[in-house]
Amino acid sequence: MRILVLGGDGYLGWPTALYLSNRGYEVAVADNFVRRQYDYELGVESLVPIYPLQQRIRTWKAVSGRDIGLYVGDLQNAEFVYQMIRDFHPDSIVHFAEQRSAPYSMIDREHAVYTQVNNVVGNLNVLYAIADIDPKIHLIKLGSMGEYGTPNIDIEEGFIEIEHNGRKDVLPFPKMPGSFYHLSKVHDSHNIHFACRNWGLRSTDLNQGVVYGVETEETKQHPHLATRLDYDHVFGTVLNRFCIQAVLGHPLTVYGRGEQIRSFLDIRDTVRCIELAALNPPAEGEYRVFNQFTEQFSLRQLADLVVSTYPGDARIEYVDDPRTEALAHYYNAKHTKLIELGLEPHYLSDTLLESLFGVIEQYKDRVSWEAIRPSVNWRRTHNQATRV
Ligand code: NAD
Ligand code: USQ
Repeated sequence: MRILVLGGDGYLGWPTALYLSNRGYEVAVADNFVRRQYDYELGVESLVPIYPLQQRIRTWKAVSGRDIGLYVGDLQNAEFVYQMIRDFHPDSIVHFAEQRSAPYSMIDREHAVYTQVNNVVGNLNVLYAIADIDPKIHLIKLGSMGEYGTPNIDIEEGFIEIEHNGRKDVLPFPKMPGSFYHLSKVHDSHNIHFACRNWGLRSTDLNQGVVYGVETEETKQHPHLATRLDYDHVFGTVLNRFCIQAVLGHPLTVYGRGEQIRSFLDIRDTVRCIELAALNPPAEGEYRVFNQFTEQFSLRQLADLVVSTYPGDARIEYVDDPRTEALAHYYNAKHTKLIELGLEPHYLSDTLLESLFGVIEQYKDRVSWEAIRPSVNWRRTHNQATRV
């Protein structure tokens, strides 16, 4: 099977490309390196050093003997997208290539517009290219659990049966996301669903929870193969941040009372879920949704776990929540479809946290402390997020 990984220079795209290549698939990656550009803009860098994509690919060839193809370009450029898909002829396209930070999208008008244009236009170009070149290509698109928000009912996997005025239908599950970034994912989902109904495309929308961890079997094989690890308040995700804060001796920044509940998964499960989706494609014309996570935790539970597992002193600080989100709420999201396809989850364990502490310890001197505390406030339309 030939698999094209869009966003192959990113936190998840790179380990996914390595994993799929290691499993014997023909893999190519595409990226325009804009994620590295956001680092320059924000004055930060990945805690774990990352190497240029060309060097990562060369090292993988030396380590494994396998080739990974490379396309450098912007998905907003339709000509680039068409040429790449014609040239590589993928059976599946895994689409990670979007601006993925909620705080980044809430900095100001410019960042909100950039996020939605980049994500929605890039995804539309991919949909059109598939429809024009080969509608049988399976689009595996990274969505987000945050598309659903936190409704006071159980969250289904994409669709819900509704009875209204004596009639029944199965309809897309209602969406109420909490940032302009998460909204871009909702817009993508609607566009993909329509493209499947309209052109008979086949697609899997993976509503993924928050990912944690940094090492996979492949990235561990050589320092040049490492993937990025973000700690800053704009791109760092919560559990990775808590672990980094513990090692630095910085208080763990729990927003609000920490009673928000979110869904989580280990990076090693992300790469496997992508393979499971590719191995089990939907029928032509089918749009399906998998909720891609393995466990739910409140933020306070996670912070307590990090404090109790970290061998040194670590403490929690409850800070005013800079986001507009329910501070305490019901949360119960279904997630059976990937398990039914064979996912064997890596549940959060002390061992994982300890190995993450070890990696962080090695690189902790690279941290810029000023970039840790949140400074993007959802309620303001202008935020100063960049650092000198
Ligand atoms: P990332 O920012 O590390 O990687 C995304 C990559 O896409 C970057 O290398 C970036 O340069 C590239 N990119 C962005 N726009 C592009 C464009 N227009 N053209 C070409 N390349 C472009 O993000 P990540 O953490 O690896 O996340 C990957 C995907 O998974 C995203 O769509 C994100 O929304 C989704 N996701 C991530 C998480 C998480 O916890 N990291 C959780 C759920 C869903
Ligand atoms: N939070 C803290 N302290 C912190 C950082 C975050 O309490 O220091 C809280 C936030 O308020 C939020 C929760 O932790 O309630 C999650 O925040 P996050 O930054 O870890 O994750 P989020 O903004 O939701 O976005 C991340 C990825 C995004 C992906 C999403 C999956 O950046 O690409 O779509 O996780 S999900 O959350 O399921 O929508």
